[in-house]
Amino acid sequence: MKKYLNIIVAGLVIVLVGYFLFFVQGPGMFRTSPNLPMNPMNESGNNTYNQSNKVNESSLPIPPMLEDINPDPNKAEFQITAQNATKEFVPGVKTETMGYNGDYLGPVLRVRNGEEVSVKVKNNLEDEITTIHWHGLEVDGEDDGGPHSGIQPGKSWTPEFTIEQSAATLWYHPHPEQNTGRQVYKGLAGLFFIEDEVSDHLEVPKDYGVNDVPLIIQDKRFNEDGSFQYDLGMHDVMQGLQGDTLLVNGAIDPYLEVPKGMMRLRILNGSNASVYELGFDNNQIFYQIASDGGFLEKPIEMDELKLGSAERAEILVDFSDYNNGDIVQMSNQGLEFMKFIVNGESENQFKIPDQLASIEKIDLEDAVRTREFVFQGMGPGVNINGKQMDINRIDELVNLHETEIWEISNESGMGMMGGIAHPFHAHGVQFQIIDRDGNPPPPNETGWKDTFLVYPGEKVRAIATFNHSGVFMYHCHILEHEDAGMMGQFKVD
Ligand SMILES: [Cu+2]
Repeated sequence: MKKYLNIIVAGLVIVLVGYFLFFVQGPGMFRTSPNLPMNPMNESGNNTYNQSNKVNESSLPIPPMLEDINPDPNKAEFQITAQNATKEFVPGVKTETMGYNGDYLGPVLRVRNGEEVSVKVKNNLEDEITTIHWHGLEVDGEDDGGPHSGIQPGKSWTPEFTIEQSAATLWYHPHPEQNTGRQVYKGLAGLFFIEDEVSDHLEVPKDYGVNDVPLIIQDKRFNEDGSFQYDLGMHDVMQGLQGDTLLVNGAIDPYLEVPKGMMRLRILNGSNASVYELGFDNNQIFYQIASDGGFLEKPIEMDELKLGSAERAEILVDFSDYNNGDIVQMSNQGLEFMKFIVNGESENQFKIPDQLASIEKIDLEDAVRTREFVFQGMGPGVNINGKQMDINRIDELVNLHETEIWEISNESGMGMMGGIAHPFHAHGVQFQIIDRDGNPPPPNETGWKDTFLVYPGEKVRAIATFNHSGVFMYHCHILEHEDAGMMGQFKVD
């Protein structure tokens, strides 16, 4: 198998060198307006707000909080329907989309640690199977929503599980075999909040949609007729699909009015492939308070946040020192894609907390083994340990309740263009990163992680205890790589 892949890779190298020399635009080519005949965006560089700008811009959509239809306070019951829709990202131009309970993205599910949850997921998509995967949630394999849990068109799937983990910002998205990239790209994704006593008592903003605001950031390519472009060219197969237009909660270049005070932003990199380098145009500092699996121990001061596909970060940004009408822009790799317009006083005054949550470090001595995962190949040949996804093959057997070190190396595409960073993700479990090439991880990676970037040539070690049984996926979260087979299965029992 490995030899076979090497031959594929060798052939590809010849074709791709030429391709890369002549046609490839590197990453970082984002614009804030799509390549459409009309351009409704205001490109003026004004740094104060003026009412006339508002006409051409959209305020940031806030995903609705989904109603829990079970009156029992210890139980939550939700209903989600995946459906085809159309949406006007640009006024007057209709784009075919998919959404959960709406035309694009989905509502927020908010649950509490200890709560019994049931979600009825209905597939109303035309003629295609879907699944719904709870990314970052520690549940058994049968409730995890991987490719084994396909929902036929017109049918439903109702997983039931108990929340057994700390407060966190997780998310959900489809995970059907070889069709995840397209369905997510069309709009199927939503947030999943867990709250607990720690999040109840922390002195951080928690008024949803007011000072606790989610930002689902995605990049898209639009065709001239307004449709999403998802025809995978050679570059997309290699790097994953990277768009030139950034959306935040489904809106292009949106603005959000913020009071003079502290804002909590729950950021999801909801892209298919892109790595974002987020910051503010005026180098405003901010504090990361949570990573994928929950609160960090202490806030981490930063002026740039790097997030790979599927990673989350909660940040606190203090707008207290601005004047009404001031505009602060959020940027990716230095290019602005969203405005914060300061307006009004904050009802509550928050400080940056000294302490957030206590995180019990998993003892390396507890690990019963080290399991190695080597990311290899490129383009359609991407694989892990020389193998591509086979739903009928279990790649790794893990004993229930055992602790293991997982060592992920990125040898993929080495020697060619310096390789590419792959975001590693495993289902049903949260990791603690031990080291990156033997060095301690950066401070914002010292909490719980379910997804982490592995840079070209790098070796990342992470430790986890596997407390849920069943069959789970581990894979690259560049969705075009996952769909191409950069995925394997582990069984816990
Ligand atoms: Cu990858």
